[in-house]
Amino acid sequence: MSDDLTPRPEHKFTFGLWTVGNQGRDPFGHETRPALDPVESVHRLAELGAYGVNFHDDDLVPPGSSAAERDAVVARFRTALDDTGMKVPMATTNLFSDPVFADGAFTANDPTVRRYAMHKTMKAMDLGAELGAQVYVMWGGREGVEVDAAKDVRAALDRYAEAVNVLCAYSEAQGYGLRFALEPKPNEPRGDIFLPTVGHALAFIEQLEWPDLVGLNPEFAHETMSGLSFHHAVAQTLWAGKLFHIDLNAQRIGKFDQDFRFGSEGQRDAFYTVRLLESSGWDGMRHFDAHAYRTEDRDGVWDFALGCMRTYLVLAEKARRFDTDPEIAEALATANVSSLEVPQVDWNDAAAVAALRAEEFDVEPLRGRGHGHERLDQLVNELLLGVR
Ligand SMILES: [Mn+2]
Repeated sequence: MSDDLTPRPEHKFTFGLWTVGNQGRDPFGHETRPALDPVESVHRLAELGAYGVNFHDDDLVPPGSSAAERDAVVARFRTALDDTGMKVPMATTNLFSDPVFADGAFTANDPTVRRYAMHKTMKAMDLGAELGAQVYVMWGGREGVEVDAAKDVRAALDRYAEAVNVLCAYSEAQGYGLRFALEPKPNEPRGDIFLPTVGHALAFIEQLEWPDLVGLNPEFAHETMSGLSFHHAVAQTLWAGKLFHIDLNAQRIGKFDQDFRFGSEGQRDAFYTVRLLESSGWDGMRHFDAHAYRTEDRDGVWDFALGCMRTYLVLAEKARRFDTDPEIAEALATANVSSLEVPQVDWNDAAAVAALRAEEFDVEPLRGRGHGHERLDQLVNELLLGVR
């Protein structure tokens, strides 16, 4: 059955191979699902209406493969892409599973580990570019510490910047034209991870050699782990012109990294995020970095994938209704929302700045006014709860 909530390729929904391929392993328990063939993932996701898939180097080509084995895996995967029309918009590197990265990858104290991490990323960039990726995500899962005595944080940031600069230089030299998207996360697996939030990462980018090539891949769960608003994080990323990719999922504040199905928790933040993306003209991917609950079998995995996409479409429809509802429009006017868009003083005009200093204010009438936020918020509640 096809309706407005049926995902289609033009919606630009993508999944990592590692998301639907997640086998339900956690720090306390073994896998609950068998391994999934990436080719089957491509076919099943295409049937569900997705646009494409993304991968870490090791998701597609098993570590330790010979050159011939790699080429055979890639050829078979490319056939699946050609047969389904699925795309690979993004690629990334696994710099966290191998014990060699226990003390970090780009920020490991051992110079050989740092060189190996950059080299592994170059090879993974070759693979991503070969399959059409235009965005390269960098999640520095092991770039951090448990023991502050064991790491000089400023030196670590120097080496982190060095790695990003080297990889930008490689992409440009190869003519790949990749745009790099840093993915902040506060902790897990490290006790403290470098570039823990969107704000930290935005500031880091300004210190790089080619800041224009580098932006962000903000993730719902990661900002929420810090108790921060994801919608605000995405808004500031857009404002800075740095939204290069996005990881959608769900997370409760104060918990371990849950990576739940999009919209399963934090529905309000999810709603405002979708409304922001849809109204901003964001033409990139709606990528889900999440996985099915450990309780699920294969069928549950596909229910999970479809659920992520349908919830996005439900929230996009709610956003359209928000924008056309006359009572909500009236409440927005009461809250004076659009007035915030009006600049007041031209800071290049010294006379205007001086005039502001000379201005006299009677703010008494401005005190104690109602802003109508209770009514506005209840209207949003009723919209989201399905009674308007
Ligand atoms: Mn992610």
